[in-house]
Amino acid sequence: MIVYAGDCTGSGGLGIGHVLIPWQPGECAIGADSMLGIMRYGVPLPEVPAVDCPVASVSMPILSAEQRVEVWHSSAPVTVHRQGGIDYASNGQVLFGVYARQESEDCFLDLVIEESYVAIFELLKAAGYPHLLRTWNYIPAIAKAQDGVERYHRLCLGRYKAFTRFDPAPERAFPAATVIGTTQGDVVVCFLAARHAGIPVENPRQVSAYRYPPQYSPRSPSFSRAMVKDWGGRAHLYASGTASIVGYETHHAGDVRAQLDEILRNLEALLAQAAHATTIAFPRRAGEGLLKVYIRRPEDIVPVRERLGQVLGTYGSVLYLQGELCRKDLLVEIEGVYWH
Ligand code: 3EB
Repeated sequence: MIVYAGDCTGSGGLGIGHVLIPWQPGECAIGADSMLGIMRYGVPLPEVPAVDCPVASVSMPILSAEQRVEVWHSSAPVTVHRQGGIDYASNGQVLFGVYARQESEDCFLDLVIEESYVAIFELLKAAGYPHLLRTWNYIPAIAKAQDGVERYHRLCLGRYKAFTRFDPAPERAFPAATVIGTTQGDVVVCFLAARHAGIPVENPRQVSAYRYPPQYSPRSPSFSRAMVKDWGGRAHLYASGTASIVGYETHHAGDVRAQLDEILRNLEALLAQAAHATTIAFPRRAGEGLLKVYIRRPEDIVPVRERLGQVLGTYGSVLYLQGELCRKDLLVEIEGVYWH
């Protein structure tokens, strides 16, 4: 049984892996003092070791048989802080943060998200890690409406407002992102930021999300399809949540297998584009990567796992989670970390 799958060299300061639980720091070459953060998923949430580092708790059922948590760790010394409701850890190069916020009925999601991102940007500026590389947004009831406006659209609006407040032309450097709906718990925004910028990558098969036509949101989503970051010695590619979208339209509504194949074509095109833009060829099938697969209907785990198994062979690690996706016709979405 593989207890750790991931980039464990930590060269350049950042390692990431999926760790089989139960697990104790010290195992898998991750020391208790080298943890940048943990992302744990499950209903109920899995136990994690009592380590002083940010923990993102996401109430989202795990559909995989194996229970794993995602661990971000460092080969350099880490310091852990808490400021303005944000837990974060940094090592001089990279900052991993978690902002969890309980919602109240009198505050719409656009304001919650705007305030969250403003707090994050202010923190990043003050701490000296101004480049936001990657965000994960876990949002209760993402598809519901508030006062006639879908909550995902409210998220896009609030996020856009915060981005433009800190950068007049933010589309040059939008982070890679995931937005997934949960059934309970806080609004959780998890993020990775750096002292020095990464390289955003778009997908030639897809219209850039920040240029989507307005029917998808009154403000187009503020994210890049991927972010490439050279940590010095090792480069990572963070692929945003990737769906069966070609151009700006959903393809294969109602057909999970066809959606999955479209996603695989999108990821392939994204990696090809990244190689073109950065001259780094990220391997996709050599066991060097971590994927998270978000599935709307739990029963779809069967065809999705079967097909992915055929395509990927012995891949690094795949975590299957049940979540709600941003468009009603999407059944599956995949995000990934690749390294070279
Ligand atoms: C899409 O491509 C699918 O709003 O940050 C995927 C990843 C999606 C991130 C976001 C939305 C976001 O439009 C939905």
